[in-house]
Amino acid sequence: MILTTCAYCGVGCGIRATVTGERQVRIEGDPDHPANRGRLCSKGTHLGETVSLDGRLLHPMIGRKRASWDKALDLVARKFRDAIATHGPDSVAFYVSGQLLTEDYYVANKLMKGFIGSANIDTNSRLCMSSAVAGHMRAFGEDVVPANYDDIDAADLIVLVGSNTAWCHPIVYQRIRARCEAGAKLVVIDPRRTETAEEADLHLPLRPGSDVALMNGALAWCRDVGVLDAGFVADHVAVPDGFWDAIGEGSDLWSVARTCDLPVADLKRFYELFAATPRTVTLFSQGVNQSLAGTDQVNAILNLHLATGRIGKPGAAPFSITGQPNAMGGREVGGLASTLAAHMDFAPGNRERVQRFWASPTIAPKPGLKAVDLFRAVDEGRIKALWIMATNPAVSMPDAGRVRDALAGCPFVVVSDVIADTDTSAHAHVRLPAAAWGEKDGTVTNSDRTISRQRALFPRPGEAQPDWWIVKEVGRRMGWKTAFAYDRPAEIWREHARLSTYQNDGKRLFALPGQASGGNARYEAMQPFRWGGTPFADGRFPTPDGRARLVPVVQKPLAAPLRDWPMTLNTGRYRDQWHSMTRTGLAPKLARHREEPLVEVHPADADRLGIADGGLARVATPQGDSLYRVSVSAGQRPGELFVPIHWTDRTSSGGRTGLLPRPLADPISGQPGFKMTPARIAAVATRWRGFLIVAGEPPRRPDCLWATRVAVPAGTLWELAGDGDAGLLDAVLPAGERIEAIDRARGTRRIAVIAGGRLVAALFVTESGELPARDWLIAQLSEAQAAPTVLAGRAPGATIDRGAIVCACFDLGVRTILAAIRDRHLADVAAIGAAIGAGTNCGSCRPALARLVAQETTDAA
Ligand SMILES: Nc1nc2c(c(=O)[nH]1)N[C@H]1C(S)=C(S)[C@@H](COP(=O)(O)OP(=O)(O)OC[C@H]3O[C@@H](n4cnc5c(=O)[nH]c(N)nc54)[C@H](O)[C@@H]3O)O[C@H]1N2
Ligand SMILES: Nc1nc2c(c(=O)[nH]1)N[C@H]1C(S)=C(S)[C@@H](COP(=O)(O)OP(=O)(O)OC[C@H]3O[C@@H](n4cnc5c(=O)[nH]c(N)nc54)[C@H](O)[C@@H]3O)O[C@H]1N2
Ligand code: SF4
Ligand SMILES: [Mo]
Repeated sequence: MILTTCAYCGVGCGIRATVTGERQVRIEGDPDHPANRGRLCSKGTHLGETVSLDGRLLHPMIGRKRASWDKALDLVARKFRDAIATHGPDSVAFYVSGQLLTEDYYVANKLMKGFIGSANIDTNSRLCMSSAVAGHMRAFGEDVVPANYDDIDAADLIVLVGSNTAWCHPIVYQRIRARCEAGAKLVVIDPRRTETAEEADLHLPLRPGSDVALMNGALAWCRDVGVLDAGFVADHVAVPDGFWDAIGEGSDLWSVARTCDLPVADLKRFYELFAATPRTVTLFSQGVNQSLAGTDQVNAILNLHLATGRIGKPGAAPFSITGQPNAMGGREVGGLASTLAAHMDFAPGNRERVQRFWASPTIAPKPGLKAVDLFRAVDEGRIKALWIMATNPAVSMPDAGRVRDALAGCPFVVVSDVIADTDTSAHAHVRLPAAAWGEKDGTVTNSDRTISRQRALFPRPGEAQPDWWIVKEVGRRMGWKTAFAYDRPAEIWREHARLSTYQNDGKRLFALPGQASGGNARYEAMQPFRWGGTPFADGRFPTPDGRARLVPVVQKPLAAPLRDWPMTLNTGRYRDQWHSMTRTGLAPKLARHREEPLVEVHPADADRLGIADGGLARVATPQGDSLYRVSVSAGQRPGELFVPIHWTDRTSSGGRTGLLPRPLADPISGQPGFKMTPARIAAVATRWRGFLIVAGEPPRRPDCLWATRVAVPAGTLWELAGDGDAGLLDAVLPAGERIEAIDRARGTRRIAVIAGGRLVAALFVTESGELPARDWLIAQLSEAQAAPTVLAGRAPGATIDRGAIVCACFDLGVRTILAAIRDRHLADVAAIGAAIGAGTNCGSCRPALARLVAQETTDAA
């Protein structure tokens, strides 16, 4: 058994992994890990399904040709050296990721800032955490998250702002639920009625972008009812002149209710609850950070906690929860273009200190290009060599279509990834095979500053190498042999720890004292530990005068809908997929919670625009357009649309969300405003629809208007729709004996392909008929002998259609669960668990089960 940490989110759950065979592993939650105490969500539970070598990049590639490591690394070093020699250090850039381990990140940052001498290293955390970073710096003087998970256990009120915690931080959410069962209240502030919101004591579906008004209103309310902590403020907080005047404007209950488009009574209830509850934890994530006013929105929350003295005490804190497994570690090494290293900025004293420590020939003089500006510079030809590691910007950057063009035009692009073909690596001149989760060693820091080890479980496949190794090899080949002489992550870790305490004298809270000693054995045996203790418990802040700062922030006017782009497009995540799906997309168990990218539309908008549930619709913005399957949902506010971020060119002909948002960012943090893009939507009619179930991958990708792919056991499932001749689809069928049934009246064709007695493909297409449920046919792929009824699409006698998968652990669909609730009179989530198991393993589906019980009860009544 090996102790390691989950590959996915910033909750940072500990895992006990037992290797059970070649590339096979049993995954269990680590009961001793402080982040999860043995629990895992659906994604963590099914990590074992993602460790196959499907789609892996196993060798260095120059263009389409395999190359030796020596050749590839020499080429990268030479191209970077040449660009720097001709155009200067700012003509090159790294774009890295919160999915690198701390050791990888440290080496990349050192190479760019200390040796190349530019700060053009930015990270996808710019798209994720940078508003929180900027807000912390403004309020506290340092990017320190002043909370930890234990605060949740001690809180009486938990406020979730712009966070779909039940789906995106499921184990934190389970902790929140447990605290609510013990009497704490939960308030969710999110324009959408998410599964998180459904379980809250109070949901405030505010107008998008109105969070500053809401928080300023809360602050004004607290002042008016006398719950500000005057003593704490007098001793520990600097209040700029005119602060209260700035906040007061438009902060009365009625004005706020109008700005936020909320019922006065609900808003009042929140303010009263907040004022009455000293032990309040406010957790926030992308609904706050990913905004053109993200930094102000963060400071509005921090102001509220500082002014009420709800910080540095158990159960009282503002809590920015991180997205990626090592978003926090990246902040610690200083991997953002706007920070230098180890929580130091570019002030002269810091630059000299870091340069002395690294014994480096140069040091970046000033902050570098932030992600959106960086890709603009690539687009304008100012970046001559770009190295992308562990991120897929052709999917995840705003205006991603433009980013693709920029990559296509860049003279030299290097991509380090674990997967061979991604939307980004399609534009790479050199592809470098990185070791994946389960093959590499290092550390990650989670949302609450707990540092844990990730440990290798398998030998590295092919020629894959860990990211730190790849970067240090390039550093050596660029001429810096001793500075990049690392032979193992432990060595890098110790250097990182030494830099954190180097000439620190308590000025920087981020410090890892003692970690530089103890040698490799200590690193191998490292137990999870949290740095920083309870920050600010003594009321001292890492500013020059030791005081925190209230930052006057005012609500920006919210633009009226535009004539041509009358809708507001919101983007975000699904429970069982991770970003561009390169990893979760491999797991059949995670595929069927949401099989296709959906656009969620309010019923009134759907009616008005003639958009039907289950049909297709095109969402357009000034940047581009993409197709989605329609889901009409009363959980949306009228005028607003929601789409997921996960689908790519590899997995769908539509659902390309990244190309829709504007390349605009918060002026302070540089974080793009992904949650509010002016858009429009229109129905798209198709002549036929259908699906393809195929063993493995089809020989060719189906070429039709709508084709989206998910992994299923032993193969892939493609949902299809189109206008042209559906007969052309025959070309995507694998070789074998074909049997076919045709119903001309309904325009239906059913084809099964059998090889060696087994079903290897089933293609069902219809113009006006019904399509069978997919489950039985999918199961047929794993049978040694195809059933005689395959063209019927079901076993002799009816089977039930499970519907979309709700419980990934027990493979239970919405229809199965609704039937059980109805037929067996199940009254709550616990009863469902006892009867059919749903919700009793990872628990990620418990919010959905609660909703199904409620729905069934309403339907019955
Ligand atoms: N399943 C899953 N989990 C993940 C990830 C994943 O890909 N899949 N990714 C991880 C990463 S990197 C991150 S950053 C986190 C993100 O975790 P979250 O931030 O929870 O996820 P999102 O779905 O991006 O957005 C959160 C919510 O913000 C709301 N929102 C939109 N506009 C506004 C607004 O103006 N005000 C307010 N108050 N809310 C608004 C949206 O409706 C949405 O429900 O998830 C992490 N966990
Ligand atoms: N519209 C919209 N866009 C968004 C967001 C949104 O809410 N809306 N959210 C933003 C946020 S918060 C985030 S964090 C980003 C995420 O966006 P990305 O970072 O682009 O998403 P991933 O799919 O996680 O990309 C990680 C890549 O690294 C590879 N990889 C995995 N492990 C390793 C490794 O160990 N080494 C190397 N070298 N490669 C590895 C994976 O195969 C994958 O190609 O998306 C951002 N984009
Ligand atoms: S909550 Fe889920 S995805 Fe996040 S670290 Fe834990 S198991 Fe992994
Ligand atoms: Mo993120």
